[in-house]
Amino acid sequence: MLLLTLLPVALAARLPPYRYALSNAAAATDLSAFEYTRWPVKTTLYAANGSTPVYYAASGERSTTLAFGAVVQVEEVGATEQIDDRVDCWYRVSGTRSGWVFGGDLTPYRWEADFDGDGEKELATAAWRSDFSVRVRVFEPNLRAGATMQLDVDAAGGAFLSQSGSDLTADLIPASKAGIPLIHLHLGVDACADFRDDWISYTSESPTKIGQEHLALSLSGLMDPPNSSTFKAEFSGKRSTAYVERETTRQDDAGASIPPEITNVRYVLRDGVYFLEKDGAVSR
Ligand SMILES: [Ca+2]
Repeated sequence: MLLLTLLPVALAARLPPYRYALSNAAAATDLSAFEYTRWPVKTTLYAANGSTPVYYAASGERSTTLAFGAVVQVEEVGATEQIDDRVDCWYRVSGTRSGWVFGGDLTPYRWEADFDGDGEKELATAAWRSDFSVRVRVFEPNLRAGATMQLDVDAAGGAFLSQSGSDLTADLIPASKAGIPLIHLHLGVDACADFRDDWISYTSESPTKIGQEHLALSLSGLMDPPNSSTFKAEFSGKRSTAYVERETTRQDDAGASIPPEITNVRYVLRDGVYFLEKDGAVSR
């Protein structure tokens, strides 16, 4: 679609889109109707969770497990299967452990950062779930038994296309830019549709306790010519603020284009969450 080139591309995506989707018209029993990314051979992927099972063969016997965020490389792409309602294909992978891993247990997105600022690094992953939400997990390697926290966010863009799920692109905004590390998710589809950007933070009360993930900021946009609502978010770590410029276009009742409206709002960061500032007061 022509619109594709007009969409604000916030992310320099090196990877193909990480997709999980199903048309609402399709039966959930029709595995061929599910859209999921088939990662090519040589792609680097990560274990999305701790104790990710590794098998001797696709659908075979379990041989070992991968640690949270373990790095693997795709060696061979196998058949499609549905496991716990999640549809994906099998991959033969190499890494610290080699064998077959179900695609639903792998992700192209893993980050390492001191998210809560306690001097110790955490690991984080983002992966599609069977219910078409994205689960963002944070893992504390130094806590006993390696504690994990999780937060789920919904897909975006499916309403226009009558589908569940979407594409996910994600990146880490470092503390040097935003003041605290933020996991940035962009959810949407390559079409005239709605989309959403979410920023997720992680805070903890003490280095010996698992912390909490927060939906620090969530902004929704729309591309449906002649109507559109897009945004640009800028973070200032020094000021603990986020500035959002939103541009809205629409037609008047007679069908004539109205000049775009631009609004600017400021958010203030408090305990890992951005609060809207208006007339000197802040609110969520
Ligand atoms: Ca930390």
